[in-house]
Amino acid sequence: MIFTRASVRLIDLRLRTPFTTSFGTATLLRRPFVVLETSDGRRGVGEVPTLPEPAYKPEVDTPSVLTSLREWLLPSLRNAQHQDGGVADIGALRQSYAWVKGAVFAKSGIEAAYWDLLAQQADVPLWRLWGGEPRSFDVGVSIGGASTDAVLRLAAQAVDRGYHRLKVKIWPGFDRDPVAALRQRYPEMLLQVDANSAYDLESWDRLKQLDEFGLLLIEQPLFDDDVVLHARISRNLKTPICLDESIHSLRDVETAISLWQEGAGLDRLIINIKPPRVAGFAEAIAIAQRCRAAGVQTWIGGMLDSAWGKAMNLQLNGLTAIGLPGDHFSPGGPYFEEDVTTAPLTAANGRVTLDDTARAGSTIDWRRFERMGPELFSLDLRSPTSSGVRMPARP
Ligand code: OSB
Ligand code: MG
Repeated sequence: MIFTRASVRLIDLRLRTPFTTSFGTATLLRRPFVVLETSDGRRGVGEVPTLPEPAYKPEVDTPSVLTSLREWLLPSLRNAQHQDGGVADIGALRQSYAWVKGAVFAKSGIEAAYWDLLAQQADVPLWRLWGGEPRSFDVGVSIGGASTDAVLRLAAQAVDRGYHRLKVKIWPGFDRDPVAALRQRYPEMLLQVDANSAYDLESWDRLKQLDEFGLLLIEQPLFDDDVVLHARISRNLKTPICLDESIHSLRDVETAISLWQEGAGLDRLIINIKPPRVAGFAEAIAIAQRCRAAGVQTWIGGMLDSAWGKAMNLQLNGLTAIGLPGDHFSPGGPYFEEDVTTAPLTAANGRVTLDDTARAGSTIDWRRFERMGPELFSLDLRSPTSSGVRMPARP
């Protein structure tokens, strides 16, 4: 692949319903979208599902992602293309910016745009490139309500729409009540909770109160950068622990597997696979396969992504290694007042079936896309990086 130009557009996505987690309430999301243009006239698009602040974890805020893309990642891609005469494959793409530590969200936007280009060139859906199948699967919703009433209202909307799996946000003091209310109203529902690292080494004890409700999992109760202490408390909880924030790579998953193997047991470890949190789809696929081999259940997480990001995540759900329903939909219809694709994504009766529609099974509405936010910067990828850009020399 030969790239001619890379640009980053900052798209405004306004939530139809505010989303509350232990770290705050989101209403307006300003999202960088990476656009890669090729010598054969194609445009590939990759969303970076940033949040306004780094409150979920480091380097997920919009300013930090824009800096990584502009100062380090895209100039590195330009350098690699210049040295190698093109970017041969996903491996070469990832290698071009592998020297940059962290920046997993920013990296994932470039990788997503590249995958989009590969799917266009091959004229196939992404699930085919990823070794998936045109399968049907249940999808779930994530409920970010600020009170038990709000949670019940959103849950009722989701159930009316046919969803069979609910995830609810909790924090210390807002845990037993919403869960008990949901369980009483929906005795058979697949129910799970997400704490977004709101508990500490004292308050986690409260989570034992959730064991009686038959939850599928408790997601990231402790610190965003911790695996070890999660493994330790897992020995004292019946409900499986699911890791979200603290997994950035297959290597992190290996750490978790060895800790749970020696401790609570692998049936009490679950991994939330969020492609942007593990630098992209290639790493996400490796994690799904490794977990399947180890007997660790997985599902695909979300970041209140646009319909484009969600469409790509649904393609990843074509992998048979991924067994649990993911966070692909919002409880009350579309997430945003306006979105970037030509048609909204839909799930009939809480299920999605993949087909042979090429690309992500969805299409960017370019006129709307260009209206929803400005192009912030662009790079000419045909010329080598100017001497002003600091970067370690490649050996
Ligand atoms: O922890 O899974 C999370 C949204 C923003 C940041 C973190 C998380 C979430 C969600 C929403 O739970 C999932 C979705 O996209 O519907
Ligand atoms: Mg989570």
